Amino acid sequence: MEDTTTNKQISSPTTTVAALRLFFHDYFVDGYDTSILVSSTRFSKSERGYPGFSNRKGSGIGIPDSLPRVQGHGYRIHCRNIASMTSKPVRNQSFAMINCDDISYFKKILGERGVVLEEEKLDDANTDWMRKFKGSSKLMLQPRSTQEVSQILDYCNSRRLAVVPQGGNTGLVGGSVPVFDEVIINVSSMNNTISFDKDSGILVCEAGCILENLISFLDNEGYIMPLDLGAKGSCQIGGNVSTNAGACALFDTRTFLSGISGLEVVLANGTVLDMLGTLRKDNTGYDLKHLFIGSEGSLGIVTKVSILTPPKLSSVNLAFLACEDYTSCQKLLSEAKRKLGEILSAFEFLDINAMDLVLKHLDGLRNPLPSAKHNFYILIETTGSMESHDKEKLESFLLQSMENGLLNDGVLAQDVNQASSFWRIREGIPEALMKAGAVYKYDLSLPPEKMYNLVEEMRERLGTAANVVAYGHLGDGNLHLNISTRQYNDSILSKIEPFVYEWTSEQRGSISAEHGLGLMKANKIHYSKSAETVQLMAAIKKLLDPNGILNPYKVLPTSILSQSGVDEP
Ligand code: FAD
Ligand code: 2HG
Ligand code: ZN
Repeated sequence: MEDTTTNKQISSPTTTVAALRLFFHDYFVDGYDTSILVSSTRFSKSERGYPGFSNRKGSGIGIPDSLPRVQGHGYRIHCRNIASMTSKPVRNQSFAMINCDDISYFKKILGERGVVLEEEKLDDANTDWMRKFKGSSKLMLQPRSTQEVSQILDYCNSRRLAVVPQGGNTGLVGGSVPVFDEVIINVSSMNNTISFDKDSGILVCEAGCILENLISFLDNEGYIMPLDLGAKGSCQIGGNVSTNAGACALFDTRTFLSGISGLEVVLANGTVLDMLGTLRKDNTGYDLKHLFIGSEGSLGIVTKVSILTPPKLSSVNLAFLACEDYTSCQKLLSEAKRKLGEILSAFEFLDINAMDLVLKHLDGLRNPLPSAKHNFYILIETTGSMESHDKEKLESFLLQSMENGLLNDGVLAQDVNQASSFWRIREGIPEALMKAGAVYKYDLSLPPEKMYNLVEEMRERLGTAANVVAYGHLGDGNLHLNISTRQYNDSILSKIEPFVYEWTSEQRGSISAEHGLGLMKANKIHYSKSAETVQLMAAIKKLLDPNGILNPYKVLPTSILSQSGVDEP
């Protein structure tokens, strides 16, 4: 039902409601009066958006309040609840199942070492970092070269074996693990640094290089990786490219995306695309690498990456600050942009719920501002080349901000160790949330001035049923809204979704700022993208992967893909 609804909402928004009535009226709901209303998005207004209809935000596919309550039950069945029962995709039967001949072939090209059949290893690879998404693949392949990736894909495509590309498996949207029995292609063994040009700063490496290793390598060479994130010890550069990852210590123009100067990608049919340019400028034709950046393994497997890395700057300062309210955080951000200018390299925020959680669940951390409880904490980092000038600039900015009441308190890191303990508080939040129990994660781009309204509305909706935690890359307008509960529970989920998506869509925000859509949000893409855009994406998918073997059920709604002829036998 969710598939049908999504499909309709994308392909023909005006007939969605009629189609739902046609197919589901008086059927699933067993005679209940169900004039079904579908959520509006910013691209199409449904009847829920018009006066006269119940406009309860967050009820998604709903039933108008004006209709009589169901006799004898005192409540109305919500079609959304029916949808939640059916929301897991169905295995696409056009995909083949692995057999002994397949295993023999893979052993022939990869050797015994590259073919993983052991249950324990498969269990890890089938399970995502949050332990929320779990597949049941019986086979993981670990190629060691582009040539091997190409042979694997060529074979899988001709046999119609579905595959899931996997890097460090730290993704947060269920994109890196199989949904059913897809073959896992894990590129961890492709972890060589190929070249580094000390003059241009261009690094070429294989996709399986762990981000932290690349950061250390570049640090020794006097350069920096234009990406740093909490999962750096496990995530891989190929995964970072494929999710178009964002970072804490980045701001505006110095994005990871602008640092990627070339890629090598293997397409679904085994064709190797060499786009591994190491030039700073090249505009011969379409810049196709952008198709693969952020495509979450749905268009090809990234095998090599070239990155333009900037030289390391000598002066880095970090301040840990406290604000009374969200408006002060926001004003502090606009002041910081104006007064710190080009040296501002990070502006991160966490609210008190996030701080409390980290202090409770992570060992060895203490609040750098312990004298009082504050509602919001901010990390401001500056990066530049003039040590005394940069520090002076930051100090005078902080002093001024205290004088005009934007800041309640603050401390400047005195050395690298203290700086890393400040970062640990911010970067440790996902880990603390995992230790606290179940967590619903939303990674949203929103106008900074509106961002915290959503958090407050969510708290009101959920009451004491959950701990609503907010933090994120405020400087980039990226909110990480995390809703922590003891265990996953459908009734809590129904209060969160689709409300959170509708709210974001109304603000012209994005339902995925940096984590991707994966499995979690494949059917939600219409909240952030127009029907025409999604159709074009499906057409590109069809062109590059006509059998739909690459990371099926992820990124785009399955119904839209089948409509475009992807994976039809
Ligand atoms: P995986 O999780 O293995 O895969 C992610 C997606 O990319 C999947 O769809 C997979 O199919 C695809 N993929 C992986 N490798 C390839 C390849 N070689 N070719 C084609 N497709 C591929 N994300 C951020 O953006 N910013 C953060 O600050 C951030 N912090 C995090 C902190 C923690 C503690 C955790 C657990 C996660 C965090 N993430 C963050 C999410 C995650 O780390 C990123 O999405 C990261 O880029 C994923 O890399 P990976 O190698 O683990 O990829
Ligand atoms: C971060 O910024 C990551 O810490 C993870 O993107 C966010 O877990 C999350 O919601
Ligand atoms: Zn983030």
